[in-house]
Amino acid sequence: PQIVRLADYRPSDFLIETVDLDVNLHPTATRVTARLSIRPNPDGRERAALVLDGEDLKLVSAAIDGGAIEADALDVSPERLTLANPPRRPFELTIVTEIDPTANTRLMGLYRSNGAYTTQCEAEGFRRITYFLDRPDVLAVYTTRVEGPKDETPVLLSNGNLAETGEAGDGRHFAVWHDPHPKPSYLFALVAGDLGVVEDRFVTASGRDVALKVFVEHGREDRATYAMDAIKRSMRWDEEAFGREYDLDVFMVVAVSHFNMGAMENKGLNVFNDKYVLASPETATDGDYANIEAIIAHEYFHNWTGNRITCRDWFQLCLKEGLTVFRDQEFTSDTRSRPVKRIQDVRNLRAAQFAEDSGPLAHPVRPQAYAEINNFYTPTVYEKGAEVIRMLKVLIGPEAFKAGMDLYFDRHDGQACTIEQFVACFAEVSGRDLDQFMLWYHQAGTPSVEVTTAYDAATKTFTIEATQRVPPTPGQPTKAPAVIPMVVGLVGPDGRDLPLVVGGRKADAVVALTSATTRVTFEGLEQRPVASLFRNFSAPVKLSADLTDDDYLFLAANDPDPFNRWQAGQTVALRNLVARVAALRTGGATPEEPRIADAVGRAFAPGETDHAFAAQVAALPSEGDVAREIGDDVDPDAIHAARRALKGAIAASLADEIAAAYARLQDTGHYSPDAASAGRRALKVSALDYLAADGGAEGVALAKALFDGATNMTDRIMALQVLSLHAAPARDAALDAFAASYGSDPLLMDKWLLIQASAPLPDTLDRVRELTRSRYFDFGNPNRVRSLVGAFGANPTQFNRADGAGYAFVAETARALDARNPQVAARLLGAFKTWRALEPGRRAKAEDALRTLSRASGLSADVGDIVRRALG
Ligand code: BAL
Ligand code: ZN
Repeated sequence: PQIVRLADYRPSDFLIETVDLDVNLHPTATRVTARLSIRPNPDGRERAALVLDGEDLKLVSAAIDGGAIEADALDVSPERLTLANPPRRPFELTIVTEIDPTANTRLMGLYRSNGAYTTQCEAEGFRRITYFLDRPDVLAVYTTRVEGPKDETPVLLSNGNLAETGEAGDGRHFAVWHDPHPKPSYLFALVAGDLGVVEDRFVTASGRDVALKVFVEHGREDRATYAMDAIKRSMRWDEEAFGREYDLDVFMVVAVSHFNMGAMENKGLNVFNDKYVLASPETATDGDYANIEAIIAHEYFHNWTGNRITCRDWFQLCLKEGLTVFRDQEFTSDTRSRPVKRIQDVRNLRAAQFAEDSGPLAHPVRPQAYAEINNFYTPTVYEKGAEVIRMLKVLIGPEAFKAGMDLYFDRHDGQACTIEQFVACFAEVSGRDLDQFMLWYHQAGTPSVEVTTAYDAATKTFTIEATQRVPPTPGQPTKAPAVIPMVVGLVGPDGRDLPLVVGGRKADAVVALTSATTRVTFEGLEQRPVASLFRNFSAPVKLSADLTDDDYLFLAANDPDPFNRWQAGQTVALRNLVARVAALRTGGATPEEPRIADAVGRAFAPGETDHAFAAQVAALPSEGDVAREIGDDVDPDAIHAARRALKGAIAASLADEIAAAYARLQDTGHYSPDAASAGRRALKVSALDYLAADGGAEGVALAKALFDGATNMTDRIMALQVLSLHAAPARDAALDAFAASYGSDPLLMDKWLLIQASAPLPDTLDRVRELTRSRYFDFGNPNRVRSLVGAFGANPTQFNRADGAGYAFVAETARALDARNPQVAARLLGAFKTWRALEPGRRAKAEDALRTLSRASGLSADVGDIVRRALG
């Protein structure tokens, strides 16, 4: 494979200043005329050839300044258009290509689905529309004329502001859009179809009147109102929190049914997977509402972090993604509950990113090389990228962070930048040397931090010693110590924070761990405090500390830091689960820890009013959490059994309290997706989950009753999820009833597919195979594939069946999908990211499946890259 390396970056030899596109839509033969004003780049090489990128393109004609190009001056293939000796002055290159949007099953470039035309250009899809310098550091002003039949495509959209519309004869019409903001080609978009629209407006802080439009399938308009509301709230928040205003006359969101990603931040014309736009109480869960709000915000925030300031090259992807995830997390924290959001984000980080970082697909937040950039839209680039920004804020403080952001926006608006340029802004405003901090971008792997503590009664001092280690990862055998912000609290016997004093002075709660071992001694402590370490998860590390279960249980009840109050309970439960797994595998006695139930019991106490937080406290560590804690020789069945046993023990000891809570938390009838209401429902279902933990008739009947009587989709889906864990007749009845009610709504049937694919039952694989042949499934739709096959790949016990059939199924499915949609096929193989940590029997079976796949002929660059790295 061809490897692209950061070290090889050089500026483009040519620049493109304006792009005049004329897109003449036809289902199988769309004509694209591109008039490009090109000039040599003073920073490029002299006398260089002009090499434009292409993919699957058919050239119709090419001309320079209106004149034909001589045959021997032009070299054309579907992948490249080369002018060996282009003019050494500004010139206009006109290129006409023909493309087939209907045959485009990769869903990159211009494609047609459900009769509508859509584009997806990030990362390298624009080259499937016309030959171009398809790289993010070539910024151009686009004017786009879209022409199509009036009946099939009454709506014609592109980036920027609408400049002109008119008749084009033969039942066709056109629209011209002009985007005054120079942008890279990956932010280009075009949408055409027969769509319904919801409209509103927003007046920016400086008084710009912005038209807001959300386009959806006809008949779905009433499901777009929540997304519209989220747009307005995002726009206001970005003004207030980051001082960023919107900059065009119109902001548009289009929901499409076939989409490789969640959504895409094209300038002024965001294209969304319909799953992240459409919502009504009857069709969407609380989780859907929260996702819609967060993703609308994320894409909107890209307008500044990504669009106004973009990436110099794809190695800098985290420059826009990590930063924009950080911004959307802050938005949700301000909008909903900050502690709950932090807990959810950390759960997600550990499940997705820590897992990736500990296996063969580990890579730095800013990779050094790639064979296929599509495979780097990862939890590491996104979520760890956001953690890095969060640490930067903790290290330099909120004021300096704000000043750094302002400087970044001021200095780099309109540019294509690097991580170094971003970090330099913060170094400058804070006066801090951030060289060591850059290691967070260079080094892969989750650092582990081991903490020992010592109280000296004679000197009334408490010493914390922290030793860090970053494990080896592919291509990086040795690592240097990073700068790790450890936010510390010392909790006194009364549950309150004690003053932090070092060297006779009030000390900062942020302890920067900068060497392999860092020691800090706090003074003036009459009694041994309990250390609360990495408050609010101040760094993405794995902590192991010499705190006892007693200490953690004390923190679980008392820590003033809500994150660590939650974390402490999780730590005790995790320790117990690891011990249970060991006992199960060696036949030892079950290590009981009844105080875990006491901690969980607090979540269900009548006085508990923060239901969303309580639901987090009530949820035990996941099977993945336990697997990662164990680290190697992982037996997923033993982990599942251990977790089930602990859940059962808690349910048995808290039966009355949980039953009372379940009764107390019943719905009031009126549905609202707000955070508090969602929190109450989350705690309610957690209660139900415990009540049904043993699969007994009583619990199952409660779940069935909730399912049957549900007045909103959240309750219905949660009940179905609980039922799906048990092979009871009630489960099949509920699944059939669900299909009978919602069989015509693909987004709802995705939930139905996902629930069945996630069941920890021995017949799950058979069922999944059967479902691939059902009328609710479609290999051509990424949402269907992710809901069924993707969910199965995340099923801890059934993907990891001891007989290897789960591995073979996912590998074969990825192989079958590869010819149609390589990007989605490669994603499915993410299921193998932790295969090396499995016990030897499963490990051999997983390796077999990967090796068989690696021998298949004609693998795409996407799938080939993942298989090679997974086996590497
Ligand atoms: N840029 C791809 C979609 C997203 O991260 O917003
Ligand atoms: Zn993004």
